[in-house]
Amino acid sequence: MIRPHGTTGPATTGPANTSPTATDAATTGPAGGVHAAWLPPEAFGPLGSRRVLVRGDGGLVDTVFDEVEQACARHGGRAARSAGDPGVDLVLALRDAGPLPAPVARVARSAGAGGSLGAEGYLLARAEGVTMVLADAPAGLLYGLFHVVRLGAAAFDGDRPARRHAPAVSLRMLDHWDNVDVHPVMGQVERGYAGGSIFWHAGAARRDLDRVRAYGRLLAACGVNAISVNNVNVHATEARLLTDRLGDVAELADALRPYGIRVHLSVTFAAPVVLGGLPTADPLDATVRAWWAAATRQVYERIPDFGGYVVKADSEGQPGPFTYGRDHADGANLLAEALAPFGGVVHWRAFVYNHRQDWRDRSTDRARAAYDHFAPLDGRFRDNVVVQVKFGPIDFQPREPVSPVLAAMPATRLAVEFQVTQEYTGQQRHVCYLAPCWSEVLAFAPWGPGGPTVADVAAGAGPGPAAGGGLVAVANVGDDPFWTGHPLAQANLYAFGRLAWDPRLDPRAVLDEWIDLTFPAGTTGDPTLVRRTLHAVMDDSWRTYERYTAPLGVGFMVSPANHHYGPDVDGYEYSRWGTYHFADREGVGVDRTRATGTGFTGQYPKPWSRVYESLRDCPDELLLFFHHVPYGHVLQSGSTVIQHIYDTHFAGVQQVAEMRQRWRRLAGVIDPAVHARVTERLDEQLRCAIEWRDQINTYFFRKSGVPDVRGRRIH
Ligand code: GCV
Repeated sequence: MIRPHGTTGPATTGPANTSPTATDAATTGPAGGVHAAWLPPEAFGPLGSRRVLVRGDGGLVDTVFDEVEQACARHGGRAARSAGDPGVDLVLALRDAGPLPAPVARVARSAGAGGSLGAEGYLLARAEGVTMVLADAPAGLLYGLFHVVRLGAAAFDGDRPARRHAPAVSLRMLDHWDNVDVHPVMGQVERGYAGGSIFWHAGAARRDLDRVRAYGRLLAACGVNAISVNNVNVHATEARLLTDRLGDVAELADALRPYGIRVHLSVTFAAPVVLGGLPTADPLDATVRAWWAAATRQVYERIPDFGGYVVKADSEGQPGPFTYGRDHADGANLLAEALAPFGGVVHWRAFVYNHRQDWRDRSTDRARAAYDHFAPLDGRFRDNVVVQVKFGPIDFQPREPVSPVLAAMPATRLAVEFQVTQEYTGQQRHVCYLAPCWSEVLAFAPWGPGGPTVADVAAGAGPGPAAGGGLVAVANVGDDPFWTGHPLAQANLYAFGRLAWDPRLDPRAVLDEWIDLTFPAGTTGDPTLVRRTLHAVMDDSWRTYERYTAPLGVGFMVSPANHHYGPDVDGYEYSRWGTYHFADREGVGVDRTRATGTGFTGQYPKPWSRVYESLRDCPDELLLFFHHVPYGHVLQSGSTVIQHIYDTHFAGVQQVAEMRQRWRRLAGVIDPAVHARVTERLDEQLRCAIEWRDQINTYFFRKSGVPDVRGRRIH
């Protein structure tokens, strides 16, 4: 049985000034084991102190009842499954579950309640003193339950007209880049900043299924409904998860199913060769097709609700259809054909580019690659192929334009891929609340203001006939006691799920939800101070990070030696990776115009092809992504490029120093373990931001010879 309130140990958002001391906490982590994140027992107080009726059958309804029962046991309420019980404050019911208490039946019959609520939707209302969640399918009840938890005491106040809730996007997925074997370079989790994997350890399944269940519960509470459990770079051991190690995947699926999470698997395109012993993996070869069909059938025999495959093909050394002279539609359709009889999907990544580029060759542009490979294939993919597109054309930089692929394939199901793990955004040592970035991307209208948005494309409401491919993000959790290394990085995971459910949510409102759940009133010395401090530290932290790192959208400038952490302005400049800034004594930036550059701007529809081409109209924050300009070029802000670089880098460090000061005031007000961990990370953030400031400013001062008009110290 799942023990949602027990598996993660006691909540650590307890009263201030309890043991352990700050120093102990920094080394030992939260008291009781694993931090409760956004589901501490206190968050269930309002619900758990009520009389609650749960009606309906099925695994997910059982989960809802377990949650309610445990909350009631802890907080003094009463949980029932039979309608015979007299008084009731909260009803969570499937609409076809038989007799309902009179006020609920009246709302269920009302005009606003007509029509299907869908597979995950629910109706939330409060009338005649009864709060109610009605759904047509069990998943709706689960999401409705967590909505009531989010509302807290307000769920039981006054009346609430019946309102339907349903996810905008049906596939809301996290990709784990977890390795089964410890990779000699990438470790247990590729780009993982929160310890080891919660699934795998040193070549074996970790089998800490309580932790996996607790994770599934956290994900359900923010709206995620799918995860892939291994790295998209599929090495020898991981390949076998598809066949003789399938049992390990089935165990994870069993642990996550009670929270409505379907499991997906990253597979190697070469599986027929490396696992099946065939001489080829050619997608048009009949024996290869038969191999995939048989392997997939066996997967579904073991895991009937298996989600499907994730594939990184012909990318950074992974095998793919190019080996056989085939294209990515041939490759993706091969796997889709095998999955189709079972309702599975293949997430086929569009992250395909030449990673052995000659830095001397100015005509090759990595930003162009995904579009060049995939746009011509539009219309050729089967319905159960989702082409998964990184949100920007390069690689999860803190600032990139939206990928033009998202506007180029109206007949293809497209998923937008974000990176919750902070590879390029401070590696969970820096505070960097990413919801404002994702929100901007989701609201971007690729065909011009007023037209469909990126969120519409993911939801299948774009201009073309294709269904939505959903939202996917690279996960940021590990076996760290706080789940995410930096406790405040939990908010990124929470926000991804919430934005995937409703992309129009305001990132500040999402942060409020997260604060209310994670630091519930009554568990902190001063809830107002906690809220004010967290907003001051987090709201603008993505832009702060942008200020002290690579300027004006030029990207990278990160250290290759430190796996993308910290500054190294020329670290990638003479490398094969296609990530250059081209700074010289006159200017900086990448000319991607049609007139004189790589022509990348031409991959956008109007108006963006024109806006990005124009030196005058290109948004400041993307200027160096699209143009090579002299240091004296005047931005729309009125500042010159060089002065902007100096100003933002001084300002960014100043802001980090202020964040650190503010955070100190929470000492003794919140859980000391959380306080100590964040304090330690903010110290490192300030050190690193100073390093960024000084290296970037010094580099550009030495290149340009232009002094800072404010005469500040540059080395
Ligand atoms: C899993 C970047 C990362 C790689 C990652 C790759 C991808 O290049 O640095 O670690 O590989 O993106 O998205 O496939």
